Amino acid sequence: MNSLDTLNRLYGIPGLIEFLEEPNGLIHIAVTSAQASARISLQGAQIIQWTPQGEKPIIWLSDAATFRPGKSIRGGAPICWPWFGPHATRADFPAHGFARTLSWEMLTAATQPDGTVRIALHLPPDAMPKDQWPHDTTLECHFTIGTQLEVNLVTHNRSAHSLPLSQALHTYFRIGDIRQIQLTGLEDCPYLDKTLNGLHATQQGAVHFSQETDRIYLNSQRDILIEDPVLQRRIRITKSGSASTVVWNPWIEKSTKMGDMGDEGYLTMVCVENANAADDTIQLAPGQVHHLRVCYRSEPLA
Ligand code: TA6
Repeated sequence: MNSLDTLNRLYGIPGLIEFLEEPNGLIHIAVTSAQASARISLQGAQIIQWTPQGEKPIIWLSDAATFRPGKSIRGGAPICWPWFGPHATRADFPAHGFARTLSWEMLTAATQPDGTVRIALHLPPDAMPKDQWPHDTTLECHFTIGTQLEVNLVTHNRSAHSLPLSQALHTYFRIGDIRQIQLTGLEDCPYLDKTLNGLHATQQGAVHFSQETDRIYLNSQRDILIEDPVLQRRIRITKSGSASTVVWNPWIEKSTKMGDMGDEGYLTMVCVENANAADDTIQLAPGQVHHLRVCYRSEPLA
């Protein structure tokens, strides 16, 4: 089904939406419109580039990213599903779930009257590993690509029992210099500090970075702003259906060990992840549909 010719015939729109095959066989969707350019990998339904016309890229992709089947791509917006971080009871199951390393399939690709491009993909239920997730669920991801980017991750519990669901849109944002940005919108939120064995703390003022940072902010519902004096812009993150926000930068030592971050990659990225994680894990009732929605836009720094 995912052959390049078939995809281009069924979903391609000349000059606007094109399917491309990377040297290692991964297929990417390339979008080039009057509003923005973007790339989405069918592996993981992972958006790896989004650049509104006339602006610098908003999404960070590592210079050292490898594009290998079955391996998570370092950068973009990996989809962590149906669990975030390590599995609650099985250390041998993949971190951040299996959705980010499997091949997704197309549902639709179309232009809208307002000039945005809509792309929807789903993770076929029979591709989900039954030993890790023996539950009848469907998962779709809907992208609306334009001067702003909207992502809607839709989980439908089709089983007769309730399910625990934790998840994240693990988005890597491009920034000028991690040491100079600040995040606002998390003030007074309680958080778990993963660099201090999950120690509980409360955010005082804006978030600044001077070392490895790995935190799960709970009860985080407000807009988050990434204020970037180097790139002279503010990225505004608006969300719904997500009670937690994960903030991550691996800093120097951890990046060096990771191998696919690039030498100085950590300086120009920050992950701000709209999530349902830790204490904010969802119990999805039988038949329930959950929408995790985010909207990103860039604003000039006044
Ligand atoms: O979201 C933060 C985090 O869970 C960190 O703990 C860190 O390890 C990161 O994700 C990256 O995980 P990955 O499995 O993509 O290497």
